[in-house]
Amino acid sequence: MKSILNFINGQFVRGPREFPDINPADGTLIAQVTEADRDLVDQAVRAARKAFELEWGRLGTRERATCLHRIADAIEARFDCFVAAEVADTGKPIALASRLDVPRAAANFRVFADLIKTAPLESFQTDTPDGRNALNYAVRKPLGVVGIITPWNLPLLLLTWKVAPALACGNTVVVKPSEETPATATLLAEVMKESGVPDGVYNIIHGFGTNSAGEFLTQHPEVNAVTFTGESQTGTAIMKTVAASVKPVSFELGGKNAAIVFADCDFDEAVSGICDAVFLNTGQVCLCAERVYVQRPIFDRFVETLKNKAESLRMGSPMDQSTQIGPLISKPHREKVLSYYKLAREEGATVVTGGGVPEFGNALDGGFYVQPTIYTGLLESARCVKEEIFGPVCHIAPFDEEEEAVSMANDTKYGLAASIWTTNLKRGHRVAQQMNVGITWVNCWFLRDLRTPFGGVGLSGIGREGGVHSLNFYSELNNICIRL
Ligand code: NAD
Ligand code: 6OH
Repeated sequence: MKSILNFINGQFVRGPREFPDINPADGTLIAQVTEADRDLVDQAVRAARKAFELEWGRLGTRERATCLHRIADAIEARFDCFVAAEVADTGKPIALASRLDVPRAAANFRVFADLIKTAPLESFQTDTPDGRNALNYAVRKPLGVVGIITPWNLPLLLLTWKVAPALACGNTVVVKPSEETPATATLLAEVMKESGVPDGVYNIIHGFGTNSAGEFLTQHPEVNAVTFTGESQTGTAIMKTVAASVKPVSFELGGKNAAIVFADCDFDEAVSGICDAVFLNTGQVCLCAERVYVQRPIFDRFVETLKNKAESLRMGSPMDQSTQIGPLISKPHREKVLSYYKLAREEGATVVTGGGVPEFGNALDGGFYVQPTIYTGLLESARCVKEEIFGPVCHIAPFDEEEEAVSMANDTKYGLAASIWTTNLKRGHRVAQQMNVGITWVNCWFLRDLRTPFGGVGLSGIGREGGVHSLNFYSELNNICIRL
């Protein structure tokens, strides 16, 4: 049986206990993962501290940038291994992992390698009453050791989205990948070695959250900052833990994202876009639209067309190049999603399509599949309209006036992303600017430019990453004021 080990100070290290890594497409065992106890977490943080003080933190930006490009090259060289590992761990379709997850991992390193070389520093010429004046300028300094905790839905993409800027800024890292998807973070350790990254710069501890590696990492006094992507409730727990030592946090959390489709949209483009926004990665993207508001004149036609599209999505083995919908990540997550499917009926939903579990008549019946599902007819106050489900499911509601759509879209405690579908550009700008979210797309969804601010408001997170916003989180600015 394959083992997945911790990676500390450049060595693969076994912990005292193991837990299984399960393939969600058929429920089979992929590997045994070794769990880091408090002592191993401490060793990882100490290794990171030493590497920060003696090597990585002292390198010039050019050398670090060159090293990050080598990491990207090495990811590309092992492209198929990364795709295979990500597909086995997550059950996501191989075509999706090849198009999205693995290319983005390489791109994350390249973008921050280039940015760190070109990012400007602030400076101000300051007037003084005596006319001698002063010059202020700020320099970036790394934070030290950064703790990185990531979820299972886009494991390598979201991990490297944080590792790359953290390393670019001169920090060293201890990462805690999701217990559901430990493989690609571990492959990345091999890439780090091949790319000449000094021992101790990138460390991995495997395990769970509470009373396990995740919590031990956030409790550690020598960790200087924590960056986390995952559920809002976990964000609350981490915030409580890090409060004791006042660590800076960056949180990318959950969402209950709205899409607003106006009658003047490009109909085919809108249906296709919403189909992606609801069902991509089996609905397990924090940016997915679970609430769709459609203007009344096109409501019936839109629901019917989206239904047909949803029913034509090819569900099957993630290893089949033509598969579009894979399983959910795990049995407990499927139980959660199915509990919402049941609740939707109890809350009075009309089931447009789906709502159950597919049958394959083969090994995939041991996997954690659910049907792509569309509901209509729920009250806006229904739990299924208010709570994040994180599956291939949406509720579609009609609206008449623009203000009504804006008000329904904004009626949520979350605030991650929104999409607006209209050919009226003025309306697109006007509505987009009223969205209480961190990211609004007009006539597109999940179209990413890695230099742009990314994050959420309310329960969807704290802070922004992306471009210079990442550099600002992963470094401290030291302002220097010089009397002239
Ligand atoms: P999760 O919060 O359960 O777990 C995420 C990570 O946190 C895992 O590595 C887990 O082991 C760790 N963890 C759990 N409890 C912890 C604790 N007390 N202390 C330290 N670490 C702890 O999230 P998930 O189920 O893996 O991912 C799905 C959720 O993530 C959804 O809510 C989704 O919306 C959200 N998400 C948000 C974004 C974003 O960018 N906003 C991106 C992806 C996923
Ligand atoms: C959440 O599931 C997706 C997050 C995406 C990003 O953080 C990104 O940088 O594209």
